[in-house]
Order: sequence, then C-alpha cells, then structure tokens
Amino acid sequence: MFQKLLTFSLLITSSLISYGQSEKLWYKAPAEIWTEALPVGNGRIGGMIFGRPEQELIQLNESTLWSGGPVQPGVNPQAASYLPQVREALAAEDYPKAVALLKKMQGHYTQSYMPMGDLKIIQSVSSPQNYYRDLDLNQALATTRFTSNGVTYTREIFTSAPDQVMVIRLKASKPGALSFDVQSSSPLRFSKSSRGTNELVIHGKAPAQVDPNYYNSPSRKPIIYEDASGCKGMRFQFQVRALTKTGQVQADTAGIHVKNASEVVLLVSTATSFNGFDKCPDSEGKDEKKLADTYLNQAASKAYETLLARHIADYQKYYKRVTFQLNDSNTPSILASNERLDAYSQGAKDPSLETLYFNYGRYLLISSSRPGGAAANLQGIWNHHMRAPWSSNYTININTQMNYWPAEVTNLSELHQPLFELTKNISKTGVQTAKEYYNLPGWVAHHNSDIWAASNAVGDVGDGDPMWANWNEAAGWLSQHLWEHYAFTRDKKFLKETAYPVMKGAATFLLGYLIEDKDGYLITSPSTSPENSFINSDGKRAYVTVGSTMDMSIIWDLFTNLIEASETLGTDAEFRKVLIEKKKKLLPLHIGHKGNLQEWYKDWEDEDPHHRHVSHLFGLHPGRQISPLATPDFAKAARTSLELRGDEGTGWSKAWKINFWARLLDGDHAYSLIRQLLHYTRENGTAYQRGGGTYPNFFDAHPPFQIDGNFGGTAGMTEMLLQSHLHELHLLAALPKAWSEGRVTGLKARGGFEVDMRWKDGQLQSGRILSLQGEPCKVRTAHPIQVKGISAKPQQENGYYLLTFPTQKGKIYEISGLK
Ligand code: FUC
Repeated sequence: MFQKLLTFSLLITSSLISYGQSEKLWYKAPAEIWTEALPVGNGRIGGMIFGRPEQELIQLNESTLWSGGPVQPGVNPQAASYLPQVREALAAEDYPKAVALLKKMQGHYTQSYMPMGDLKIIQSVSSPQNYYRDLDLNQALATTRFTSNGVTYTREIFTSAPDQVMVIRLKASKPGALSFDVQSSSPLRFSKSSRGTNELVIHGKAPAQVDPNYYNSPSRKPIIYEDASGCKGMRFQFQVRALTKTGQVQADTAGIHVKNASEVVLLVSTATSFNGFDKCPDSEGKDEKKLADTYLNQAASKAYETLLARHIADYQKYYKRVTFQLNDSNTPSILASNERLDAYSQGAKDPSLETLYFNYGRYLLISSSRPGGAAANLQGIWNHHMRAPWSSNYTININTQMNYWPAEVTNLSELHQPLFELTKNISKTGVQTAKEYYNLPGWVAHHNSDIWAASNAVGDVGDGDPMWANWNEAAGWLSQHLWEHYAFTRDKKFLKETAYPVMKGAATFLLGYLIEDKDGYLITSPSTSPENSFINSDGKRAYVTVGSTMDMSIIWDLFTNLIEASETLGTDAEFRKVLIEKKKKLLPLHIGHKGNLQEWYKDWEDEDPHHRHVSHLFGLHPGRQISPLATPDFAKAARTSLELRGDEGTGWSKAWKINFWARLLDGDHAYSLIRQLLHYTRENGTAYQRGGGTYPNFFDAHPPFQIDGNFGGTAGMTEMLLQSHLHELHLLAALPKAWSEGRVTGLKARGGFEVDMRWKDGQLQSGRILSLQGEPCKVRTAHPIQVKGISAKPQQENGYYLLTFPTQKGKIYEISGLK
C-alpha cells in the first residue's frame, strides 16, 4: 500500500513538475545579479524582473533609446585619398604601412544603446516563505509568488505588443493585505513628477554622445549630454499608473503609495522622441509625452483580463507555430532551471533542457524584434549599462546577422523585418560612406552600426584597430538576409521593391572596389578576416591583406543571389551579364597545406589558430558555396579548419560552430557544441577564450551577456533537423545520436515549405510537408520514404534517398518512412 502511494505521489509530482519543463524557466530564489533576472519584452519595451519580495526591481529598456543623433557626413574628407596608397603598400607587402594608412580611413565610433530606468516595488515582507518565480514561455508571462504572515502574494508581469505597455498585477490572498510603494528612477538625466493620485512620470534625456566602453578619448569625457546644435540627445518618458478597486492610493514625487489593497494593476507606458535614423531626436523628435499618454490611457480603459488575453493571443500567434520535443525519460524533475543547467553542464542528460533553450531563442526573438521597431542589438533590448559592452550596438561582422538566423527557419519571418529596415537605412548612409571613404558608387558598410545606421569604418579617425574597424563587407552579408527572406517566402514584391535595390547597391560598390591580382583574379584590397591575424612571410604578425576568403565568399554569395534575383524578376539583363562575368573571375577558394580551407590570400599560418571567429567558413554557413554534397573537397577542408580551430570560443562562436557542424552533416559534433554552449556560467567580465556558456537566466554568455549565442544556438538546432540551402529539403540532416527520438512541427524551408517530422531510432517515421507556393519539392533523407498519393519512388544517391514530386499550392503532403 505504502509503496503504491509512494509511486502514485511520485507520478503526480513528476507529471506536475515536468509540465512546462521545456517551456518554463523557474527558480527557488530571487535574482541576485542581472543575469539571474528574467527578461520580458514586446519588441519595444524590455524589462528585467528580479523577483525580489521586499524590493522588487524591474529594470526597463526602450528599444529606440540610444545616445547621439543622425550620422554626420564629412567627418573625414581626406579618407578616400588614402585608398591608392593602402593598395600600393599591400602590393609591396608592407603591412605596417597599410595599417597606419587605414587608420586614416576611419570615422567616428557608433553611439550606444541606453538603459531607460528602474521600477522598484517596496513592500514590507517578513521572512517570505514558499518562494517561487518563473517565466512561462508559452504565455510570455513572468510570475513571482511567496507567502508572508500567512498571506500569499502573487505578481504577474507581461509586456504587451497589442497594447504597448508593461502590465504588472499584484495580488494578496487575503483582502486588504497588499501595501507597497512604487518608486522609479533612471541612470540618465531625468526629472520626476506625479500626476493625479496614482501616477508617476519620469521625463529624461539620453546623452548626445557616449563613447564605447573600450575607448577612452584623451580629449573628452566618455558621456556628454550637452549639444550646442540642439539636434542630439533623445528625450524619453516613462509613466506608471496604479489601478485598484480596493485600498488607498496616493502619489507624490517620491512614488505611488498603495495601502490595504487586495489587487493592484500597474501599467508602465514608455516612449522616446526617436523619429527615424535621419532625424534629430531632439529638435525633430516625436512628442514622447503624447505617445506615452496615449498608450497609457488606451491600456487603462481595458480590464487586466482583456490586456492579458490580447497579449497571449498576439504572442502565441508567433510562438505556437513551432513545437520541438525530444524523448525525455531522463529529465530531472525537481531542479530549478539554474540547477538543471548546472547539472547538465556536469554531464546530466536533459533533452528537454535543450528544447527549452530552443524555445527560449524563439521567445527572445518574439520579445525583442517586432515589425516597425528597432532591430535586436547585441543585447536584444535588455541593457542596464550606461556604457554597455561594445556599446550594445549592431556589430555587423557576425553578431547582428546571427540574431536573425532563427527568423526564417523557425517560422518567425515577419520578425526579420526590423533587420531589413536597418539594412535599408544603412544602405542610405552607406552611399555617402562609399563616396567619402572610397570615392565609389553603391553603398558600403563596415564592422559596426547603430540606430542612426552608421556605415563608416569606426575608430575615431586613428584609434580603432583596422583588424576590426576597417572590415568593409557588411553590405553583402546584410543583403544575404534580404535574399533569404525571398528564398523562404517567395514574396516577389519584397524582392523587387526592397531586396533587389539594396542588393544591387551593395554589388555596385564591390564592382568598383574589386581589383585584379597578378594572376587576373578579382580580389578585395584592403581586406581583413574578422578579427584574426596571420604570420606573414617575414615571420611577423599582420592582419590587413588582400582577398581574404571571407570577403570573396560574401561577394560570391551576393553575386549568386543577385543573378538569381534578376533572373526571377526578369530585369537588368546587362547588369546580370556583368555579374556573371565578374563572378567567374573572383579569386576561388583554396585548400591550404594542412588540408584546411585557406583563410588568407596566401597560405599563411594563423597567429591564433583557435581564434573565435571562423570567418573563412562563411561559404559553409550562412553561405551556400561549400557543402559535403556539392563540393566535398572544400567541405573536407572546412572540416579540417574547424578541427584546427577547436570547439573553444565565445558564446556566439560556439553557436556558429553548431551551424557549421550541422552543415557538415555531423550531428554528433554539432550536439557536443550544444552541450558546450549550454555550459552554466555565473561569472561576469569579458573572456575571448575559454568562455562561451549560458547564464542562470539562460542568456548567452560571451561572456559578458550577448544575445547572439541564444539566437545562433536555436538556429543551429534547427539546421540539424532541416536544411534547404541546396534547392532541396534535407530532412533530419544532422540528427545526433542523443536525439534519436523526437518530434518537430512548423519548421520552414526555402521554396515556401512548412515541415513537421516525427522520428524514432534516428529514422524518420512520419511527417507532413505543406507547400505554400506550389513549387516542386525535392526531399533528401537517409532512409527511404514515401509520399501519400505520389507514385514516384525515392532514388538512391551517395547513401541518401531523393524523392522529387510536384506540389499544389496550399496542399499538405503526408510522408512516411519505408520499412
Ligand atoms: C566582435 C567579436 C567580439 C564581440 C563583439 C561584440 O568584435 O569579436 O567577440 O562579440 O564583436
């Protein structure tokens, strides 16, 4: 009997606790540090919730709140005149001279993403018990609960996209037992006022100039508010209103004071004066007060339940498109998420922790990137530093692009839009940069950007190291995202009106920039390979050269996509002809003496063989130039390069390697990198080597926190399940042994397909392919499959089975594994 009872109670406990194992982050204690706080966001308003009973802290952000103002033209009028000299120095292999000259081809550093403020809820609580807090990914809802003096207090927080406010509901289980004060402040310059009996307003201004945290100018302070022009310095406002039917509420500049209530709803409304990348945020700014008032008043007219229901419906419209489950018999049941992560780092098997990480990546994209808003930056939208690591800006030599890798493949295509908008803006400032810095047509972008769409080489004219500052291939890489959006959606209007002109502008610059080497190949000059260096023929360290593999692969990618785009659109036949001719002359890939894919123009040794960047493998991922199926020799060389680099690296570096190994169709190696990315990390600071992990709140640890690893990790897991870059759907392309049984629904493939799959013992059992565009479907599998209603049989090819069948638009095709 006792045994039976025990079994029964264990079953109950484990089924209760395992509910949400892959859709919930939960903790037994409040956050002590920022990377233990839980993020909520609606793309625009971000909040980090600490879950502290007595001094709740919600750190607030607004995605458009940046320092500075529109980029200034004419910062370095002499810049272009140095280009011929740099090229001469490189032709003479005088690398130090090239570096010194390149420093003269720089402009200002970018501006910084700013924190907005803190909201505190001060409640007198004596020895809280039964403490619990969580973030429910299924509803995008954070809850904190504890008991004090026999009363259970519950706080629920969400950030609504349809209603554009943060909503906080505080509840006491005993009527009249809820008393607290709300306080607000900002690390920026601000003034505070109260409105009526229940409102607190913060009105502030961002600095006109904030220098990166790694740069200390000898001549000015790092943070400057004053701006004589009246242009720079964005205004912002955040307002808090307390709504309750019971108890007393009173407001003054010290805060909102609530006494003896039972349930209170706090609405937080925010707005900035940001009015576009090319408008002065001060003199030409939007009316932030009016905007914040409008959001607040509209939300206040709705009941809490209505706000919550509208929020959940909006969020789930995106979130529920994809599900991913793995066979989960080994899931630990009673561990909080940080404890689970710790156990996992020490070797525990926990497949639903891996799917939790996958789901979290999608949650974070839905919460940080919404159509019409700013693109997710280095920290998404969550930043509490005045001088955040690398300015929390757009680092476009890998990081910003990685943020958007999950967008198309995990069925969040609309959320890609803010990156397109940023790219369009950069393509405008980039025309000016191309003219001023290179005297060339088209547009160019370098290693960094910001909300003002900066496109120049950063470095404050001479301070930046050309190893990173002068890399100038971001336009081609950003353009790839526009093409990919078309490849997945087949949205021809988008291709014609948005993608094509931007891609063409990027290619126009490159056609002018490429020069012939002595063998007649087209190469870039100057060129770097972010952010690596080599040992030159004289045994000295160098990093500025010509024709690095990454440059050539990005250009190959852009020209290939543009040729296909102009064919699809039936336009620009002459221009296409030029691209076809020039593409044939691009410096080809080379295999180095170690059997590796050569990173540099010559077969030089790497200065740091384990460098975190793996730029030369761009053609393997995110490009489509190298693959084991189409170019086995180069794929083998890429594999050797990866082996030489090793698995160590920062968070984003490990995430990229998951994608690389997936593209090499080596699921087990990709899986071992997932385990390394999910390495429990609590330390702060910056590490370039031996770093790379996951914080207690599951944010990616570069370290420090950088969100790209979360997104790259989610994308990499997807790439293991489904690939479509070679004009075919490769199902379960890189399935690791550890994922021998599972189920996924809603993944997207190029050509307009949506795919569900169920597998067991590593073999596809059944699935569905929804054809959204009616294009022919070519499926590659490791085991033979059949498609219901299709008589064609799979053909064998190099150990795979290929099945091609015509499809009808809107029709679902049932597939099943053949025994
Ligand atoms: C590049 C990387 C760093 C970091 C920074 C934001 O400079 O090399 O590791 O991710 O961007």
